[in-house]
Amino acid sequence: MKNLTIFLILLLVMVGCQTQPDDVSIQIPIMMAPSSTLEGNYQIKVSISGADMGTITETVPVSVVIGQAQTQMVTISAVPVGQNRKIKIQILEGDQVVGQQTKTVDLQDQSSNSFSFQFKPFGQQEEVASSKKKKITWEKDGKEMVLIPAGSFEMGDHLDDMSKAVPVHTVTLDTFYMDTHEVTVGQFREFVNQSGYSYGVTWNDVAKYSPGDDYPMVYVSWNDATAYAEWAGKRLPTEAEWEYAARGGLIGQRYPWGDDEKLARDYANYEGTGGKDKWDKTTAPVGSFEANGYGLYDMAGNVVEWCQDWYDSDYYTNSPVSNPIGPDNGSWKVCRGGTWTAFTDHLRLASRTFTDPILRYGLNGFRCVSGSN
Ligand SMILES: [Ca+2]
Ligand SMILES: [Ca+2]
Repeated sequence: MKNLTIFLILLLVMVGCQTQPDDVSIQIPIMMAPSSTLEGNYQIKVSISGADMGTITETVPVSVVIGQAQTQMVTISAVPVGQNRKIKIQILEGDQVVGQQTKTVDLQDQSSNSFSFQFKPFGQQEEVASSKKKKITWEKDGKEMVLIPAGSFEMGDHLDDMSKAVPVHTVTLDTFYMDTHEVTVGQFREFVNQSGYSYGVTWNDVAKYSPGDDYPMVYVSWNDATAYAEWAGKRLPTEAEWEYAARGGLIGQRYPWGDDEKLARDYANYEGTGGKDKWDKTTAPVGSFEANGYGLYDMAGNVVEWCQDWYDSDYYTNSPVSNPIGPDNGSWKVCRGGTWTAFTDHLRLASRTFTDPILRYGLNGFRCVSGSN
């Protein structure tokens, strides 16, 4: 099974020796840093086009080996010099395009001949991602789970004075499965009925904010959530797993859908209403909004989600790189993703909140994972 992966490609265009006065040869070193589990043979197809020229295409084969950064050189000859040259890079698996990015450059301006970008991960391409997602149904609680590929990411956020989310640091995670949806009222009730768990809140109280079985469970403490997870044979996500999964393969973005705050109503139930967000004083049925790149719903908003870790505002200064599990002890547990009453700053991927693990609020819910840790 091949999973989503991330290519980081640095692209540098250099104008080489001229073959004709108005033509140039272009060399493009493409650096790849595969960080996931997608190994195999691909082709990189580079196309250069412009309004005053046709399209020149060059395709080179490339073998991806996990953990090995490599540079693939592509040379394109006899490109007419001009402004607004569109360079398109595609990665092909057989005949299928599994990733692409375009960039416009000015070949008459030497200063524009060097640039770099991060290649968009495959997960951002919905039609590709959907064919590569590995989904399972967890037998005990019947929840759909999706495989989150192993990889590295930059955890935290230095943008906009996000004081609790710094320093930004590299984290590497093993693969794991995550519930695609928040645990619902119906699922939690089934857990209570089957296990005899002593849950100290009335279902009428739950229904005030989650008025139906397909709404997310609320009024669950960390202890309640952990009891459910243990019953189901799963566990709560670590804070690092939660943020990595919420990013959905996006690199350096603010929200699960990217950087544009104005799109929030398409992806999240939060304070107020508008667009797809029709829920004002309650949670929304799980999965009412668009999923992120990994196929996870409601990672922003609806209920804020309990994580496994104790909270420590300084933890990012000394977090292990590999599969961090949080401090050894603390007073609060981490909660992530913002609530149905939150403003958009709490919908941010890196936004960290924390709550006493024994308290139950109408804002807190959870989802589970299965994997190492
Ligand atoms: Ca709302
Ligand atoms: Ca949520």
